[in-house]
Amino acid sequence: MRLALSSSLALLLPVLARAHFTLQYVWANGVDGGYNNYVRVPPNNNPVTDVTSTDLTCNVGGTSGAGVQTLSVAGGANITLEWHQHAQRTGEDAISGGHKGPVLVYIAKAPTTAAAFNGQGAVWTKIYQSGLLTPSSQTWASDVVNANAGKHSVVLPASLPAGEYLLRAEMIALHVAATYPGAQFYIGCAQIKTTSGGSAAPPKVALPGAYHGSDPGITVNIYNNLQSYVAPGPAVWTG
Ligand SMILES: *[C@@H]1O[C@H](CO)[C@@H](O)[C@H](O)[C@H]1NC(C)=O
Ligand SMILES: [Cu+2]
Repeated sequence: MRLALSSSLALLLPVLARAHFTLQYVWANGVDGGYNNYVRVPPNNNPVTDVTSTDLTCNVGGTSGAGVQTLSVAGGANITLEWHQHAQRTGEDAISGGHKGPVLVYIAKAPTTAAAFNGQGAVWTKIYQSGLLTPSSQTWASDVVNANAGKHSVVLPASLPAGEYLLRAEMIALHVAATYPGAQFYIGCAQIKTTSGGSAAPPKVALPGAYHGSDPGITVNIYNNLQSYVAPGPAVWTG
């Protein structure tokens, strides 16, 4: 019995470790930008778990955009973000189905170029979030992304000023979030330049800064017939 248990655990643990994922494609108005283009690519597909770490900004190594191209779009563009476990679009779940939780998108205007922007300080505006969609079936935003081949979309608020931005997409997996640290933050930052826009001055928060380990959207038992969920961070700004 002991032998059987430990050998099945030994088989299971690497599978769980490989079940992580990264942001890999950025689409603009339905056009695929290509594998890992415009993205600050982290060293591996592991999640961030410390909400006080600068890794929460744009994942590990993500405070620098050196060598990363910036995607040029008109203001109000529809940006689709596509995540995968590995460098393959087929043959496995895009994100592993056990990783249940919300999807959030933030944007921050670079003082100069997106590539030179470290994303630190109160610079981030939340422009999208989706969480527990159907409590009766325990359907989460992450389930929809997985069913949609790893993709979700956000329309950039057209009132944002033209300029260079970091677009920060985040999927929080809550399958082991009953104690902190536990929630898994999957973060991908894309470098975007809008060539048109308005003059809005949206509300901003810092990441790290806006999240706390005690937030009910971060330390939560999702396996207790959860009926409502409040994602961490500020309200969505709609422009
Ligand atoms: C954004 O693009 C995606 C993918 O092409 C599409 O499914 C979605 O309907 C678009 N959203 C809007 C608001 O146009
Ligand atoms: Cu994982």
